[in-house]
Amino acid sequence: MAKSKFEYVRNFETDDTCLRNCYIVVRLDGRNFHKFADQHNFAKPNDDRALGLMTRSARSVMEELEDIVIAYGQSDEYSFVFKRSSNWFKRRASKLMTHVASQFSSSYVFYWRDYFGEQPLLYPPGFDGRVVLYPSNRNLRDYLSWRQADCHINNLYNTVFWSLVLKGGLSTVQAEDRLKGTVAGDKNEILFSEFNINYNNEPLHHRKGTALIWEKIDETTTKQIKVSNEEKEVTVTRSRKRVTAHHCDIIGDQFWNEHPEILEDDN
Ligand code: DGT
Ligand code: MG
Ligand code: MG
Ligand code: MG
Ligand code: MG
Repeated sequence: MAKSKFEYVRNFETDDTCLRNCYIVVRLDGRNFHKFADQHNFAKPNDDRALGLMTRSARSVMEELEDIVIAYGQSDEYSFVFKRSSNWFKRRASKLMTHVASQFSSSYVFYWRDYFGEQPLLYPPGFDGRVVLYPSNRNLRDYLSWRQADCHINNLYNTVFWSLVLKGGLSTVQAEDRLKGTVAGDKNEILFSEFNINYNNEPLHHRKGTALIWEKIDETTTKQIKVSNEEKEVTVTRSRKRVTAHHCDIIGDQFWNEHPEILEDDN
């Protein structure tokens, strides 16, 4: 096809290829979810419908897009890690990020009813996205550790804060004052002595967030087959890759030792 005189505008596109050999992390975060949570009556501090919908949407991202080896989510955010050797969309940052964000957002709306039932979605939610490159396994693990530490710090704070308000009768301003300058030990102590809550017994998925990975699962099914005009029942075992959810510590070595297929070698 002959080129039009307008063709030159293509040259205004800038190159945003992600550096080779690096893990590509796309992190999404809900836009103004403080308001979104209020307007949709999210339970405080954790709404299991909302967390479930986030993870359902993240699962859809992993299943529909290529090369994501692990995703980690908490609160209104999810991080997606593309394997370091990925060449999906020639590693173009804008393509990767927008595919993740749009697949996630449309899934969030598509699956809303599965989690919120008759409660209507009042307006279209949005998610921002960013791309960060990590050149080593250590850097990538430290990134994920940072997000899980953030989950822990916020969840501990929010658990005490909402106990003080909802069970202790404090105003939100009073609860904020009460928690000013407290360290983790103080917060655990308030929970234990005033509300009879042992923080370590709080639900794992609230304390640790959710890690999604691909795992091989053996699926055994029975099949009817015909052998020389006779119906026979046989069991068939197939190994299939499935996205599985984990609510465990991902900061220490154990998780990574148990799942050595997630990371590629550093050299
Ligand atoms: P942004 O991200 O700058 O557009 O603004 P926000 O409001 O999304 O702020 P962000 O992302 O720092 O904080 C997440 C907000 O979402 C925070 O206000 C609490 C709310 N949120 C997330 N998950 C839950 C939940 O399960 N229950 C409740 N009640 N609120 C939640
Ligand atoms: Mg934010
Ligand atoms: Mg947000
Ligand atoms: Mg957030
Ligand atoms: Mg196209």
